[in-house]
Amino acid sequence: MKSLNAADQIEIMSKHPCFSEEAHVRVGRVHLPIAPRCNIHCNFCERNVCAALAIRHPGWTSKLLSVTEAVDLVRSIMRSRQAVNTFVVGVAGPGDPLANEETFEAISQIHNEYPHLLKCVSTNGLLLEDRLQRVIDIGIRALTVTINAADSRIGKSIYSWVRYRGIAYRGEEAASLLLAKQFNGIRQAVDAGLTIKVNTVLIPGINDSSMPELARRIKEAGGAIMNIMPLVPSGKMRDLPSPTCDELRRARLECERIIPQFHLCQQCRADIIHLL
Ligand code: CLF
Ligand code: SF4
Repeated sequence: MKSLNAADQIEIMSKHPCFSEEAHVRVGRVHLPIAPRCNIHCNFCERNVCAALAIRHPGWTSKLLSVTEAVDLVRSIMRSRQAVNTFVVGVAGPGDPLANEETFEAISQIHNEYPHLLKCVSTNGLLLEDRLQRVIDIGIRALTVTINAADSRIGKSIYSWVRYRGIAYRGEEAASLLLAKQFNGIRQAVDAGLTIKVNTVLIPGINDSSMPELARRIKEAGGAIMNIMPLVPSGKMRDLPSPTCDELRRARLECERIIPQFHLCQQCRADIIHLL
């Protein structure tokens, strides 16, 4: 595995809008909705295509783009906004970016044309180990892995199933496989020089009491920063409550003693275009 250099990591921690709160207010984000398929089922997930553009909801997009349309979108933004602030090009759904070849094709083309733009994916991490070299080859230096459970006992309440190499897993076995893949993937990505953020959905009554334990595991694996986000009640968890502001603040405070926290997450749609 090729190893990246420390300068890449320093640049990401200062220039990426989701790794640096200072960069968040001056660097834009453009998500390419090119990844419809997913290989796991999170119980809070609700993907939606043709959703009204005004509604903010992770996993929602007004439409899916082809690879050509996605690359053209970036070209047109570059043509029209050359003189203003830069932006990061990300793939964050509607499904898992690493489970969709379109992610690799589009980001690779964009990297060839615009090597200076930061590229990013937000993945559930199941395929991170297997696809790590390809992730690096297409110019990605920072990525987000969403991990919602400190152990498989908690994970079995969050994940209905995991499909890996053609086999479907359920219950605690599914959560155990996913967690092993997520943490091994992070360790290998960090060893290769990538900078990793972990997103965690805070689910009252399910994973809230284990946030510090999860933060410790993320730190031990080499994650740089953690982003705890409130549950948006939907899917099989549509009847659960969102955490209150106090509960969210408390979870972030507890975990901040262990690993830096990102506080400005907007829980972006899969098609967000936020230019500054
Ligand atoms: Fe997009 Fe995610 Fe990359 Fe950022 S979003 S793929 S890491 S470029 Fe950022 Fe949006 Fe929060 Fe994500 S504010 S949902 S943390
Ligand atoms: Fe939905 Fe993302 Fe979970 Fe896949 S990984 S089921 S797209 S929330």
